[in-house]
Amino acid sequence: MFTRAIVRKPGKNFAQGLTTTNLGSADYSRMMDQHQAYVQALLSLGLDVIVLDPLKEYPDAYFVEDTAVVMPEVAVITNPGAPSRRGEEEIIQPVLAGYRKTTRIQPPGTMEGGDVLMAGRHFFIGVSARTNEEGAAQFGRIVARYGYTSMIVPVGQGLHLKSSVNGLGDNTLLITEEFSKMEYFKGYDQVVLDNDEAYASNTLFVNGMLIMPAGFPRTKAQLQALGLPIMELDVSEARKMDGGLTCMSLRF
Ligand code: CIR
Repeated sequence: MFTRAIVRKPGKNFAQGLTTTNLGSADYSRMMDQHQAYVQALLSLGLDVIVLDPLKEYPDAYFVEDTAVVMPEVAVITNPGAPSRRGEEEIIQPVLAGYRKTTRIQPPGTMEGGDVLMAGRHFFIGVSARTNEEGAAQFGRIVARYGYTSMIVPVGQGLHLKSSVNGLGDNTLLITEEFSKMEYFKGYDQVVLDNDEAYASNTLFVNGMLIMPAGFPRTKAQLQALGLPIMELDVSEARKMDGGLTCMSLRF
């Protein structure tokens, strides 16, 4: 069970963040309403939510997940691969230091939290445009000290590993068709997404609740079959910025 989450409010300039999507321009007031609903959802699950202020210099900084990976024993501060995001990690470090011992991914290693999927005592680490081999290897060595195993996964498609695969608790993954074919994920029960609904892979499992993006009826039906409670949130504006539910918080 998680007891806390850290989020950061989007700034007025959030639409100037990085994006590869072609979904139209993102709207500030809609973004703020959606972010507020996101915070409310986490509060309703019993989490203490630490809400940080926007960072003017960093329009993507509300995607806090990319700046750290927090586990019970330690918080690993990342080194974002996107040059425009480098520095966000320096600002999150003192916040996390209030709750955990911290350690860092050192250059030339780069890593973003969106590439790290924790499955029990195992980590999948995506090597992507943002996370390089060196960063992934450093992370693997750090977590090995605490008894975790890890495995590197090449992320061909999508921004981060968690753009394509996320955990649903126990031994179950919500996964795109392309990733479902990979050897790495064979030992898991898989809920394979409809290709038209691949974005819904970014579903967040928190304290027994599945928080899924609104507007993906086929995925919802698949998830309902698992018998877990489901909450749907509209994240249209974060999606326009290549982000979603997992990216907007650090849970621990
Ligand atoms: C970026 O390109 O860095 C942001 N616009 C989106 C980051 C999304 N983060 C995530 O999936 N963990």
